[in-house]
Amino acid sequence: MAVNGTGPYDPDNIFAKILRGDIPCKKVFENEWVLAFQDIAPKAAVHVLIIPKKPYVSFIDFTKSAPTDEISGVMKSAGQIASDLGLDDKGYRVITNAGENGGQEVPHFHLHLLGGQSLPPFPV
Ligand code: D5M
Repeated sequence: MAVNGTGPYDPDNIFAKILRGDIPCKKVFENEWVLAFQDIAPKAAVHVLIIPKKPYVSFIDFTKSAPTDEISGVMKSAGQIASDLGLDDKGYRVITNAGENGGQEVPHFHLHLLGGQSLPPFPV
């Protein structure tokens, strides 16, 4: 079920639990800014979730609240992950869902990195 993307941060959301190590994940990449792991219900051959280590509910919360070095760090990390996964040659898609209308299910801001195959026309 989609969540309210504008409410207060819920420290018990599933990605917060993954960040705390309370729930396992299939880690793809980690640095000071992000944790990236495989989506549990992949929508493409490659489907990686990239989440900031700090608590932001949505894209707007992230871009309003995070300092610019963190925004830069998260976005550069996402680019590095896409490159490291060899997605540059054939293409890929980066999206974020926000709030009820955007279909966001987990209220911790995240990027979906999709690729590894020919993707259907947006939206997937
Ligand atoms: O996307 C939330 C995404 O999070 C959705 O594609 C499933 C994925 N998900 C949910 N629980 C897990 C766990 N435990 N591991 C990995 N992936 C998970 P949204 O943009 O919020 O709709």
